[in-house]
Amino acid sequence: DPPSLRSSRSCPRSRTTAEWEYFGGKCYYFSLTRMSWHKAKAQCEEMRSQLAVIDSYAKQVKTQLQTGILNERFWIGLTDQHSEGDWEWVDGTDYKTTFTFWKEGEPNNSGSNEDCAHLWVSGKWNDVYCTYECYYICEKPVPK
Ligand SMILES: [Ca+2]
Ligand SMILES: [Ca+2]
Repeated sequence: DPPSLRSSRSCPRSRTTAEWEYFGGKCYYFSLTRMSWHKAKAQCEEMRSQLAVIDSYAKQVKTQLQTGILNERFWIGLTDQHSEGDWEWVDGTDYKTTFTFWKEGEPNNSGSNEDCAHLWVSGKWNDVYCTYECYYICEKPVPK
């Protein structure tokens, strides 16, 4: 199938009517509202998904295309809230051996208070305080 057809067929609409977008075997949701990292994480879980785990350059390119088009910042599922400097993906993906795409000079834990990661408009990653309110990206496997 052409990618556009496959996309509309594989990923259901969410309750907020925003489209889930298909990419690489997963469905992605770009939120319509801004909220803190912890609320965003809970929202994704409520939709039976998780905050996006950007574990490959292909996923990075896909998501940063959207952040650029939407011209907004988006939470991803990455935090060092449990132990400063020990970044953890929400699904247990091993941070140390996985793709990263931090903005130059980040993560800098500015003000000793930046424990959650989001994508800048450019798509590069930045750590920011977790109560910052921005949009978020959820991901889930294509429903069977
Ligand atoms: Ca930190
Ligand atoms: Ca930072």
